[in-house]
Amino acid sequence: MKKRLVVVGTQWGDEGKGKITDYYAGNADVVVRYQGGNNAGHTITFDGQRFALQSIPSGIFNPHIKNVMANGMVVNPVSVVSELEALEARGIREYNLYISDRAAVVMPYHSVLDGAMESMKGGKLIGTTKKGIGPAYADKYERTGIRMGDLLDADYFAARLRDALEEKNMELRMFGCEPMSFDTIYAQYMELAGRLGKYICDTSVLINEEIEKGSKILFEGAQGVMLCIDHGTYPYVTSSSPTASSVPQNTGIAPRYVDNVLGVCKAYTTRVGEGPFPTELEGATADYIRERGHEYGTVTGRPRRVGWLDAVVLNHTRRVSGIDYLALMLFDVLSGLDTVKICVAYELDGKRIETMPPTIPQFQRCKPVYIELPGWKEDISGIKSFGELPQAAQDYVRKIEELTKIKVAVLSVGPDRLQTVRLC
Ligand code: 2SA
Ligand code: MG
Repeated sequence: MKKRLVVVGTQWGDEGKGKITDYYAGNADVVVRYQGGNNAGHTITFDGQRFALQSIPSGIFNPHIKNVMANGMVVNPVSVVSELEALEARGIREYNLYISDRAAVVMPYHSVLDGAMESMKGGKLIGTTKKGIGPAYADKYERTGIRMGDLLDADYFAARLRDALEEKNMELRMFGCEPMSFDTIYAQYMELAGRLGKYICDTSVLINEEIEKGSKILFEGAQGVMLCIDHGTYPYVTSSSPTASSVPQNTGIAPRYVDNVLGVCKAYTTRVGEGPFPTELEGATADYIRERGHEYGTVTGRPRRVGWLDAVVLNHTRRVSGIDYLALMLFDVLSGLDTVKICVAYELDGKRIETMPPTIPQFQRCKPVYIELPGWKEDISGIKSFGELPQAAQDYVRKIEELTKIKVAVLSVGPDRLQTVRLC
């Protein structure tokens, strides 16, 4: 691992970033989450135990690692406390957690408004996780938001909350929801501040000090680049940027410190929520992959949409986020198929294109252009080296490298830490 590694999802999320972060965290001194909030679901499996993290960085299992929730995140204190309690109940009691005093707070009205806005949209759903992520980021950019550091100053927090509620209660009424009480929220958040206060600090200072010391830092992206507010399939995106380029802004470091980007990529594609997905499959092959890959949302339990690997997506991701290496995940899931396909271009209104169209109507008219490769029947979940893979599986990996011009550095052939094969 180089000094500073960014782990990003190259598709629509759920690529296995949690597993990869945990895998590399063994070598890291610091793990930093830089965007999103408890809409993420990072699953980590070791010693026969499965943990699903939402806002807490994936280095939390190692007591020597500093785990940072940086300023670019939206932090739901209720969810953080319950995640910590769940970890403690399972024996993870020693950990180092740091929460940015500049991170935006997810308030109770954000999740109610998220749900209400989604139900108003009828057929035009975004398919959000209803965790209040969009409304919390909207307040941040409208400058009406509350930040984690504000919770440590009771009078200032009261004033910010009073102002916010004046507007939010109007919005809630507009959506036919009950207005919220200042006293209830104030008391609840003061109690949460009491519990989380010891973790809240200036994490930009902390990360910069670690950089000066020469520490190894792993920046853990949530969601995927195709869900980026700028470079994703807008408006069917999340409200932050999971790209590596957002790391400096979202953590308070200089851009030159981002020196290595690992793109985490499923051997096929999935998406939860609405929005364009050119290689989406239906029927028996989709069901086969969904069941073998346990493709259900970690946070919401929603069945994920499933499709073939899309090299147009990967090349887009490589351009907008920078990807030095790929980690190819859930590779074992593809065993048993007669053939496997990779999308190499789209056909839009009779023309072949190899870049992402800008609008949803264009995207929806895109038809995938596939190449088809032989599949493999062998169970590969126990392999320890690339050479042990059946020839067809090796060819699949090499074809991905050829189409994306990115080297595959890691193969994952099962959920456990031990089911990870390094190629370089
Ligand atoms: P939001 O809630 O405002 O961020 O939703 C906006 C879009 O972003 C998608 N999104 C996700 N996609 C994949 N995985 C996510 N995390 C969970 C998981 C999701 C779950 O790991 O499984 O449990 O359903 C995630 N978070 C946000 C979302 O589907 C919308 O398309
Ligand atoms: Mg996930």
